[in-house]
Amino acid sequence: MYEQVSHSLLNEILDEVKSEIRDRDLRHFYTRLGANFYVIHQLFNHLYGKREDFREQLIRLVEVMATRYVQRHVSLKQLDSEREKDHNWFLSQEWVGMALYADGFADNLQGVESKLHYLQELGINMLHVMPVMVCPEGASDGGYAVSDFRNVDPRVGSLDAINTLSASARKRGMLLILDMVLNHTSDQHEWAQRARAGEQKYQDYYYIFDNRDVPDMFEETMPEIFPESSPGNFTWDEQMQKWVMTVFNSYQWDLDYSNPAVFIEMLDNNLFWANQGADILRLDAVAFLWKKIGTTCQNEREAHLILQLMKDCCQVTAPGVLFIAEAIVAPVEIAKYFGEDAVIAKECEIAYNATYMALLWDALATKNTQLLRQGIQSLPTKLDRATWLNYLRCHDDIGLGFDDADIVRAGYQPLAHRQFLVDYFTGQYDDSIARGQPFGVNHKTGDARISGSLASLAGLESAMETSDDLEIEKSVKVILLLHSMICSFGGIPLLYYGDEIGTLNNYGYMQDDNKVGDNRWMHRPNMDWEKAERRHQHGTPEQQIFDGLKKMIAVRKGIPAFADFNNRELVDAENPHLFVFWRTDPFMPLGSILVVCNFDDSPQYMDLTVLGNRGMFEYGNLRDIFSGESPRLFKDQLVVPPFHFYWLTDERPDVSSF
Ligand code: OTU
Repeated sequence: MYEQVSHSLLNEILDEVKSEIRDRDLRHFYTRLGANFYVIHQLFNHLYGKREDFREQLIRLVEVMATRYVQRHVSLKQLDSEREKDHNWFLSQEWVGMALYADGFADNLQGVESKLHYLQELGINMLHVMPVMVCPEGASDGGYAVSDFRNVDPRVGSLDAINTLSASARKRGMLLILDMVLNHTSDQHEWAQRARAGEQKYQDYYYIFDNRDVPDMFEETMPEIFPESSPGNFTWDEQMQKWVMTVFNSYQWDLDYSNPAVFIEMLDNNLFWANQGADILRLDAVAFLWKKIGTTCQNEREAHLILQLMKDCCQVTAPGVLFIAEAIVAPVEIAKYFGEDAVIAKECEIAYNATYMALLWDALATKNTQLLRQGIQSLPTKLDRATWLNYLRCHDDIGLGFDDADIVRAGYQPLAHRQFLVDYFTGQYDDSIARGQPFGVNHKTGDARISGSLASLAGLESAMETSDDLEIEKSVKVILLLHSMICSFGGIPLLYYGDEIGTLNNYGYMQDDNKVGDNRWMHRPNMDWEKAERRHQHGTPEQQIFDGLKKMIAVRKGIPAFADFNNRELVDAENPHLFVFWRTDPFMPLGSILVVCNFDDSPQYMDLTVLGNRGMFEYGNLRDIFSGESPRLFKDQLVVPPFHFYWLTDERPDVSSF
């Protein structure tokens, strides 16, 4: 947008920036800067306009964007242009991701590269390598306590290794996702060290206080994230003799984004990794970016403004790079991280669908889909040019992040229901086959979350203990059912390493002093490659899960109705055990798919007349596009076996070809 004040300011700034930048041919950079500068200026002014050094900081901001543009490799610039032309590319059903720790998966980055063929065998074409930046040996929070944002931790590799991996992935048509931990640094980071040594400049990068006055005020309304291992939100620093805000672990110092220098440094870091070949950046813990006394210090309006500014600036330098919002917050809050715009994502193009994840686990424990349906109905509509990351497990715990009001609407009492779920998944409940452990138990509030691997939570561990073939078969079905839900829902399925072969809990972390206090390590496995070999042995759970998933991924990629164009409609199947929805193909109305899942351990039926004459679906011609077979029908009733799913089409000839 053209607006006089910001436009003339931009012209002045361009005269003042460093001569190295002025002399370059920056045509694409200038067109983008011109397009975004009005918004960048407005946001920067809103956040930092009252400061005396405002103008200096704004010049610095433009210099960072320009310098990183100059450094951006021509091949990445080419990719930026291609993605500009095909800007909905990431909504396609062809994307399927996997998140992994480089060391846990294959020792290091080189190892990961040598295993890309394994990921390709499964159909993965989006690779999320979890934090690779330098972090202290013990106090690392699994890589989320970064002590150097510009280098790869020598234990997993080097910058060269990342470059090679990204090039090698690109050759295979695979995208690379890297983490940016925006909210905090490790206390070993140079900034924290210099703050400790008394440098005011760096003390201003963090929330640091002489006494408890301000911390006490904050504590009145701030929840605790790790109440067992790191209670409270502030840590006393002996050397400084001051209090530091540490929302997560005591060694993770929260950055103060009300200081523009912090914003600019972190933007620079984002662009640095964009230039290393990251296609997508996962922005960690984005809900926490702004702290305000009297609030929970999550989802504050300024946190959104920071993200908008980050997006607007990154678009100028590296427009092809997307953001994933990791905001594990209340359902209505998550969608706001797309940015509250009519169509296009203004903040992050992709967001973790933590609500759907938690609701699926609820449906599994209750064998009932009321809350799942209710929760999905209450999800705000997503922007057109934004998509979900649908996942079942990740390196974190499972938080029961659905809405109390929805729990009530589904007919349960919130406190009791949440307690039931924790009990169920931690194996306390009589009937439970799950082998999880409680995480983040807060005795003051009664809150608790759940740790455990997908397979162990889905009953495979307990079934294997008793060598009960029927139970093993059942849990394999459950695992595939859950995967079918993330492959068909709309959005990008993100698998978690090891789950493709049914990896069980890893109790080895209990022998490690650095890990024993955090049971999330029980589901951060060292990949068992011998177990992975059993995917070739017919009839093993590994083979059934791997092949089932592989097939599911391949079938998904061929179904345009599974792309994410807000083309999903829930169906009330009038059976509380079934979860049913339509996926329509916006470009081919007859290409609709009816997804039907049974969360119960006994067969269920669905009266197909509830569909009305919807799309003239012809029951007689029904075919399950996953198995290639006709589903079982009894008159107008569809028979759905226990823990079974169908992806149904009515297989009429393609009229468009006549
Ligand atoms: C994220 O987690 C990471 O995924 C965790 O591994 C880190 O410990 C944490 O940030 C700190 O860097 O902030 O917005 O319940 O779900 O901590 C969500 C714990 C986060 C995680 C939560 C999450």
